[in-house]
Amino acid sequence: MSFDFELSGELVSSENSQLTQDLERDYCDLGDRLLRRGIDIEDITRRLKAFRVAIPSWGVGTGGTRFARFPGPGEPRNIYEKIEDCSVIRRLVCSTQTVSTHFPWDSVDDYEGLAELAGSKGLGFDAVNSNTFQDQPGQAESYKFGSLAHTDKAVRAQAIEHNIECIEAGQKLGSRALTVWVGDGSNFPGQQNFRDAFERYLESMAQIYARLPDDWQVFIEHKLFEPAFYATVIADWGSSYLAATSLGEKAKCLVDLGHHAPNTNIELIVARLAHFGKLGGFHFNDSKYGDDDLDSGSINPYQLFLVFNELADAQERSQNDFAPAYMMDQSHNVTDPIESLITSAVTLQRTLVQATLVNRPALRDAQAANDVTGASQILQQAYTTDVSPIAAKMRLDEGGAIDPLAVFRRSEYRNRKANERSDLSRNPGPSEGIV
Ligand code: PSV
Ligand code: MN
Repeated sequence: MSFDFELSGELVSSENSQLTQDLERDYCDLGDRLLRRGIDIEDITRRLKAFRVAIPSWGVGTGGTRFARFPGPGEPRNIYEKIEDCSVIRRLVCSTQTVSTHFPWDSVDDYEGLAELAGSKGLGFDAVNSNTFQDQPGQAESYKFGSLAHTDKAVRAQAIEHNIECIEAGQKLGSRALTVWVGDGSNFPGQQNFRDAFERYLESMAQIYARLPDDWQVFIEHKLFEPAFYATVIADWGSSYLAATSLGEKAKCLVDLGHHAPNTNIELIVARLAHFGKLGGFHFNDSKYGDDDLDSGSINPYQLFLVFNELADAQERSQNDFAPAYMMDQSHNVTDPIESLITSAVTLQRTLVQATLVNRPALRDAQAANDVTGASQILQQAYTTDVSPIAAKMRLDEGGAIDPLAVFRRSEYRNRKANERSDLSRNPGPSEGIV
């Protein structure tokens, strides 16, 4: 099937042709080196081919901080234009075949039409995200003091209803999961009764859960703080796990890498959730201080590798029924959003491959023998292998770009869109709030 991508196949091929010879040589060299470690490079490349990570629809626009937003030229003004941008990313990097939508930012009248348009551009839809952390124009109740955990039943009912509408829209789009992140919590000690607030949250979530179609899941996304600066209702993986467990099998936990206290051992959280069948999915990004939403691997690439290492371990143990939803969640303030998303997707591809290179039997032996240096060296060996030829080869084989960023820049796509998309229209997205 041929897709109506936003970026010409000829450009990709002609740019690739200049790099193909070098790539083949590098791939062959790496193949020889991996063979000496007993690894078949073709097998690794095949595994990477199956990797999928969703693009956040809100990520293709400029984000912003609570201080300012500096939109760039040619930004998408609605979900249709966001789909165009996502199709460019998918064209170049290959692994990003789905889009995760956010409502009401992506609301339209005709979801079947949207699904069809996306399909024609080689895209499907991953989890739908609800938004009860901002007030929308004309909305009856305010979320100033919370949503699903609000003290007022009417506010909770409005938030529940919104989540149900998200499920309905998602059904028409072909999504199979709802991600719920709420900012509910308190800013001052004494403001809220911890226990009652959690109870109200659980009651509201149970009503949403009851409306999930049979083949759907709900992902509970925790976050330590912001906008609640004292205590957040779903602040950590413990609260998320308790909520998911009390709701039922279809409820799972979503790990956004930026939603933890500094130095939290996120890979350990991943191992725990996977162990008990509650790892629903990820929002990949990176951060130095808080929920910075920076490009994946830009601050702490080793942590990202260790997360993927746990995923590889879980994969091996589960014999293939382990399938968390991989999504990115980024906010771009000073970079071109498409360039940042391309960069992150390529980093995720590379990191997945590095984790696949870990010699698991040898690691287990070293662990059993308490060979600490040996065990940590096994991880280091995999992490320090330059696997970029594998990711580039996979992209080449799949019709993508050997060097996606270079092709994107060469395409002049952004300039083209800057002419087509008047910046007078509004771009609904995170920038309108504080997230
Ligand atoms: C909250 O900070 C969050 O990570 C959630 O995933 C939201 O849906 C998203 O960011 C909105 O920007
Ligand atoms: Mn997130």
